[in-house]
Amino acid sequence: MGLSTRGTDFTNAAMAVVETAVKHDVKVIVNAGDLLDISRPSSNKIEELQSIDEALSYNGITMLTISGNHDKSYPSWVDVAKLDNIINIDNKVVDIKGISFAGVPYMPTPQLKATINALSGGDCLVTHCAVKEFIGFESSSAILLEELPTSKFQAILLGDIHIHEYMEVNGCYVGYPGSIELCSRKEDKQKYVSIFEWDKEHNLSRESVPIGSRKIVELRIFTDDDMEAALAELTRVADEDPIVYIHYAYGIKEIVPRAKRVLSSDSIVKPLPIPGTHRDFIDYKETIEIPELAGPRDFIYNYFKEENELHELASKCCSPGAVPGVEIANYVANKLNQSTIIADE
Ligand SMILES: [Mn+2]
Repeated sequence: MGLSTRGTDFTNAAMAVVETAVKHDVKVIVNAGDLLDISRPSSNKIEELQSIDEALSYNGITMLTISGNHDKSYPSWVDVAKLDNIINIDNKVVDIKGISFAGVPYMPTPQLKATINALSGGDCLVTHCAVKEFIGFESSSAILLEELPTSKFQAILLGDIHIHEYMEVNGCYVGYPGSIELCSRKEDKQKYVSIFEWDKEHNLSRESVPIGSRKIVELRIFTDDDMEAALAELTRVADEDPIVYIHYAYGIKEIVPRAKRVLSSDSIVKPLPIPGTHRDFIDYKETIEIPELAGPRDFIYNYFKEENELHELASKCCSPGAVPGVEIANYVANKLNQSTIIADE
């Protein structure tokens, strides 16, 4: 997101993950790529990484990470920033507290397939890619679930897709934890981490744990009354510095300034016009009948009113499928016939 006020949201979210790890006595945090959203981080970003690193050191937790498509660089920024407890494991297998982690960074799909196939196996494979069965649509760059080495690992920990979802294949957990902060409005607003635990027999279990993230408020405004109600709701949650999406019907005025007046300066307000709305259609006072477009019959009737003896002929000529020439000839023949009868009399 290009909003400066969101910059620390991701650090806060990372801190929430560390807090969750402390609370659940977790010793290793795995980030499966795109720890940063850019491959050329600012000094501020590096400082944020350092503050996360300090929190990890303080709590005796190690974070393993690999390079994703958004933050890949060589050497990795994680190595360059000389962080003690955040360790890049691109193309490495590390063993921490008796659990092995194989790190395969983001790479083009054919290369990825070859790389993961060549692995001898272990406890966890950490990689960054889109798996077709999880994305739910065709993508030429996605890898198939059956192409993952599920028989060689206990868990395949993936990054890239912002959904929280896991499948069990051949007794191997495969899945994505999802993003830890809202990156797009279409994402699920509740964020989770997965906690994996090995028992004494080295059996693995998994649990989804919700994590707190920045409050999101979504409002729909059709009338001024809706706007008043929305402002009352925003006043109630102002302390939480929410991100507010306001869907509004065209014609409602001053949405953003009115919302900002009741919120803190750290809040974010995003106005989103509701397509196809117009104040006149929403707040109408009376129903207006829209007259049907006049057809040839209406046009002809202006010239041949009902009292006119040609009205019926004109009407016939306008009927669908009528052949006006034939109608007129018949009319004339009838008229002549009538005159003959009159003459005979
Ligand atoms: Mn990615």
